[in-house]
Amino acid sequence: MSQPIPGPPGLPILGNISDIDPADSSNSLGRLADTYGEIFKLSLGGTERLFISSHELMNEVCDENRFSKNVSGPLEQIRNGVKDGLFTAYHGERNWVIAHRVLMPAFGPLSIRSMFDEMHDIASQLVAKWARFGAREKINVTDDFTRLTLDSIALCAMDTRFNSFYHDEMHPFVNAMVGLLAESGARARRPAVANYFLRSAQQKYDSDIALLKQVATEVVAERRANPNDKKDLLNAMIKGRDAKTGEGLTEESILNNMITFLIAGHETTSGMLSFLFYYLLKSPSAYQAAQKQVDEVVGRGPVTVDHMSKLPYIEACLRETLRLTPTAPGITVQAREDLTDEHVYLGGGKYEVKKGQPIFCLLNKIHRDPSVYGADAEDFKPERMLDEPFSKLPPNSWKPFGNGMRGCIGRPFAWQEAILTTAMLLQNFNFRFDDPSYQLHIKQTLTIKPKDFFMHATLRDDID
Ligand code: MNH
Repeated sequence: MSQPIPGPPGLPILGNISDIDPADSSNSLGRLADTYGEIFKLSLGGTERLFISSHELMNEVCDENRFSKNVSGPLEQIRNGVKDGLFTAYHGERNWVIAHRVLMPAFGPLSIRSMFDEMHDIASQLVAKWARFGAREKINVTDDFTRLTLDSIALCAMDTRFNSFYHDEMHPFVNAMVGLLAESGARARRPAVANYFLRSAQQKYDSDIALLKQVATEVVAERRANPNDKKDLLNAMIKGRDAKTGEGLTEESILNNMITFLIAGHETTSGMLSFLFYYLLKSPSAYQAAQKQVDEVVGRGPVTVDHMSKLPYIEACLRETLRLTPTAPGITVQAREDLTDEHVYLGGGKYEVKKGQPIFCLLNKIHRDPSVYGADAEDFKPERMLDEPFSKLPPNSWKPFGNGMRGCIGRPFAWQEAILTTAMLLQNFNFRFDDPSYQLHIKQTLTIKPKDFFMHATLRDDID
C-alpha cells in the first residue's frame, strides 16, 4: 500500500510560492525537508513538484532505465535563449544526441590537458591582482573567482578574452547572461499570463538574448574567416563530426552550445572555489594540510599540468566542498514517460509518483544523509574524501555533477581549473577572513555562492 506524499498546505492558484525564499531556495527547501521528511510535495507555477532528500530515494531515481532528466521551471525558460543546447535539451532530443557525441571527446582528459596553458594564463592574472592589492585590501572573493572562471571558459571555448581583471564592469556578454538567467528564474515563478503584461521585462529579456547570440555569431564568423588547428572547443564544434551519423552540429546548435558553456561553465566553478576558501579559513588544519601538500609537491617553481594528478588533498577538499555546498544545488528528474509499468513507486512501494512529474533532488540534504556520512555529516572533513574512502562510498551518494548521460560534461574542465587555481593561490599567499566572525550565508541565483564573503591575501615569506 502506498502512502500519501506529505507537504505544506498551499493557497489556491499561488500554491506554495510563499514557502520558498527566492534568494535562498535551498535553505527553504532544506527546512521543509526537516519538517516533512525524505519526500514532500509543493505546488509551484501550477505544477505539483516532488522534493527528495535521502540517499535511498536518490539512489532509486539515478536508475536511468526508470528515470530521466526533467526540463521544467527556470531550466525550461532558459530554452528561450539556448533552445536544445546540451544543458536545456529535453530527454532524447536529437540535437542533444549529436552534440553530446561530438563534444564528449572535446571535454576528455587529453583536450582538457591542452587547455592548461590558457587556464594558467588567466589564473596568473588573478594572482597578480591579489599580489598588487596587498594585505590591507579587502578581496571580494566570489567576484574575483567569477572573473577567473568566466575569462577561462571564454578563452578556452571561444578564443575570446573578456579581460575581466582589467575592468570594474563586467563584459556586456556577462550582463546579458545574468539577465537571461535572472529573468528566466522570475518567469518560472510568475503565473504564465503575467509575462505578457511585463512589456519592459520582456524587451530586456529579448535584447539580452539577442546580444548573447550576436557575440557568439561574431566569434564563429571570425574563426571561419581565420581557421586554425587549435584543439579548442570552438574548433570541436565547427569541425567535429558524429562518428555514428557523420553529421556535424548545425549553425544554431553551435551558437546554443557556445552560450551554454559560458553559462554552465563559470558560476558553478566560481562558487566552488569561493566555498572552498571559506571552508579552508574555517578549518585551519585542512588549510595547513593543503598548503603543505602544495609546498611539497610543487615547491616554489611553476605549477604544471603534471602536478594536477599529484595533489590528492586538494581534490579531497574540493569534493568535500561540493558535498556540503553543491553549487548546482539540485537536479530534476522524472519517471520516464515511456515506462510500461502502469504505476511508478519510490521507496520500495511507499510513494507513488506520476510519470513526467518533476522530482527535485535536494543535493545538500542528500549529501548530508547520516546513513552514508555518519554523525559528523555536517562537518568539513576532507579526509573522508581522499581517494580510498571516496571510491568506497555507496553508489549515488555524492552527485554534485548530476547523473548519468545528463551529468556534467565540463567536470574535467572545472576540476583542472580549480586544482590549478588553488595550488597557485596557496603557493603564493596566506589568507585570512576580513571578518573573523563571518557567518556563512548563501546567495542563490540558479547556483549558490557565499554571500558577503571577504578575505585578505598576504604574499608568503614563510618558506624557502
Ligand atoms: Mn556542469 C550539466 C554541475 C562545471 C557544462 N553540470 C551539469 C549538471 C550538474 C552540473 C549538476 C547536471 C544538470 C542537470 O541534471 O540538470 N558543472 C557542475 C558543477 C561544476 C560544473 C558543480 C563545477 C564545479 N559544467 C561545468 C563546466 C562546464 C559545464 C566548467 C563547461 C565548460 N554542465 C555543463 C553542461 C551540462 C552540465 C554543458 C549539460 C550536459 C548535458 O546534459 O549533456
